[in-house]
Amino acid sequence: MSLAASLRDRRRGQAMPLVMGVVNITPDSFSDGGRFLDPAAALRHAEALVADGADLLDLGAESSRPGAAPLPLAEEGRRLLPVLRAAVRLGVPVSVDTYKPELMAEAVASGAAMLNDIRAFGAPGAFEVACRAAAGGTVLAMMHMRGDPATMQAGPAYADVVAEVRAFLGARVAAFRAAGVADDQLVIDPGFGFGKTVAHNVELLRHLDSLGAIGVAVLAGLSRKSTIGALTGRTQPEGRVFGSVAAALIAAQNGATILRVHDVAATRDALAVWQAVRTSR
Ligand code: HH2
Repeated sequence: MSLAASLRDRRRGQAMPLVMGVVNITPDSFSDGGRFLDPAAALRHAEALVADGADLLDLGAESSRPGAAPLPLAEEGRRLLPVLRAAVRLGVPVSVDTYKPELMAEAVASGAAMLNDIRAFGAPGAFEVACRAAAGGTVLAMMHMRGDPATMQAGPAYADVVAEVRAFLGARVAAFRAAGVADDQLVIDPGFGFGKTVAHNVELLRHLDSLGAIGVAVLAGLSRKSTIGALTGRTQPEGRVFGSVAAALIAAQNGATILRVHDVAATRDALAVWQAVRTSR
């Protein structure tokens, strides 16, 4: 079944959300920087996530942690493409986390089933590349971010964070619909931690279901983020697994279709219990 068909079925039925395992091919990611920079290590990690039950993988080569510096295109491609070409043979759809249109096109040519853009295809040329990819069946995930990673956590302020995020994502979806992209190929994401305080993130999670009204799949990525650290008192990202699983469950309860997580096995166990209860009579 294609990724788009799988997303459609989930939005209509009682199927569990898809669990997306994160593979960061970076020296500096906040959660696991440096562990999987070597392509062989990244691939082994991807295999382990699939063995743990990941429904899809998200490969990223540029960290977007607060304060991160941009990575040159050539270096991003050098890190990402060899891992992508091997990961597409693991039997699950592979998403590529990039905002650079040149790399999006190469990723699709190398077998990526989804493009995941923290800038919601807002970089020059990205919208056009994304529309061409969608015409060939690629799914497009667009995230809300206030500012950019270098500056986004410098006092973010909203009059109504839920309404503002929903308006932004609604407008992006409308632009893709107008360009002929089908709803089944569109995914929206409120961008937890991207230009948001802890209180903003909590409010967005509480009201995640209101994004469902836009009519496309919703992705939630809270895994190991600093909001989980602030709520639990866990300073080390690896110590935030239980808090992250709780957040993933709340996101599932509030209508998320895709959960972007580092800890696939733990998330799947929690979802199995949740699913058994909600489908019981
Ligand atoms: N979060 C991160 C990166 N990409 N993409 C989407 N759609 N949603 C997210 O919430 C999201 C994302 C940050 O997490 P991680 O990849 O673990 O860290 P880093 O950016 O430091 O590599």
